[in-house]
Amino acid sequence: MQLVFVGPPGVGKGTQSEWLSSFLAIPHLSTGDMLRASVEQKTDIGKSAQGFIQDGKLVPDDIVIEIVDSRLDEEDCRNGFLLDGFPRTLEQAEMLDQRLASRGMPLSLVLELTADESQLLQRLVDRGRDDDSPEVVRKRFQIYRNQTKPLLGYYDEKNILKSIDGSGTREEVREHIRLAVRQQGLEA
Ligand code: B4P
Repeated sequence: MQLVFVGPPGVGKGTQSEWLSSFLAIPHLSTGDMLRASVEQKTDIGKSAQGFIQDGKLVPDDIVIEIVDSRLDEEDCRNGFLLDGFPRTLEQAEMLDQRLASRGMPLSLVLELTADESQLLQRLVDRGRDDDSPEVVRKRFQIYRNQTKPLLGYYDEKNILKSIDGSGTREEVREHIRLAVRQQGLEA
């Protein structure tokens, strides 16, 4: 099974993906984590991505697409995967569809997590990562609204979108997700 988590910064994509990937026994592929690891290891990709992440901008599609595509080729993705934070643009979504079609592994479900920006701003400021200052977070929200939200219509038309309230506690959100996944007939 192939799943995607979409949602604004700080809504809990990473938090819930950790649990859901182990519940479904599929690998968790977070482009944010992969990019931050590349920055830490000072690879060429990391050097290109660093400034974009610090400024709260999206890393260019060609860089992110390259990272995801090579990760999808790894052995542990053969029976499916959970993508967290990818795709974030229509171009990334279209590329993903093409690459998955060529592998005969179309997306099973796209989970949208939702919550108010004011609540998310507080979560991120409390977390305090380099790209979590209020100014940068506001820019990330704006980019989400302009560049990532159009994906919701794209996936809704394909009838694979489910929206989930991400504003409760971690445990409450987990239960909403568990129900959505069950309703879709997806279990490990
Ligand atoms: P990501 O790493 O994807 O980060 P995110 O959107 O901020 O966070 P997420 O929704 O996963 O929140 P989390 O669970 O951590 O992206 C970072 C940057 O990488 C982007 O800005 C961009 O530059 C780049 N990037 C990544 N993917 C890209 C792509 N495809 N294309 C281009 N660029 C890309 O939760 C946040 C905090 O809230 C945590 O402290 C958590 O503990 C807390 N929390 C979670 N759930 C909670 C709950 N229910 N209640 C209270 N607190 C909660």
